[in-house]
Amino acid sequence: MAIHGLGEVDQQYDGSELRIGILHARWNKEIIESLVKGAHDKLTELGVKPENIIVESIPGSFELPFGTKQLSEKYEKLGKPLDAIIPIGVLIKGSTMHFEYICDAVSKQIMTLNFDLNKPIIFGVLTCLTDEQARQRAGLGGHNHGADWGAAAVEMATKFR
Ligand code: RBF
Repeated sequence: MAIHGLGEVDQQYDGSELRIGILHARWNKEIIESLVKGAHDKLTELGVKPENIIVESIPGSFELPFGTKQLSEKYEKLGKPLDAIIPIGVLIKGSTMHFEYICDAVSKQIMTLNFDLNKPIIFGVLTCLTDEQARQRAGLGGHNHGADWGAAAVEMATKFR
């Protein structure tokens, strides 16, 4: 099965002047940790200084949109605005409609946050039918999409500055 990444990037983006937030849910811990590591490693590879990568957690994916807004506002108030935020969550379908409601609400609200906060908010949420699908997309057997989210954050934060 092919699992696609970002493809070839048009240029190498320099993240050395950026401050990036990673806000992750704690549900599905092992998969989340691998995605966060993938994103973090890519950010540092692209020059973002470790002290300028802010990592915070919230309980579950449902909390990601509000948490992202709060994190953004907190760093604005501190005079250290974040140039992009990567909310990371892993939603795995269960036997009720819970999955569908959370996926729909969270993805729409993350999209809206891009415009409300006027900064890139990356879609770092896996919406998977099985645990195995999520593992395959988190570098636990397949490609780590966290790395793509790190690269997207640096590209989006520098391209339109
Ligand atoms: N949060 C996740 O990040 N991923 C999940 O797969 C997930 N599944 C859930 C399933 C059920 C039945 C419930 C009640 C919550 C689940 N959550 C999940 C937590 C949810 O995002 C949120 O943290 C809680 O509902 C508290 O608002």
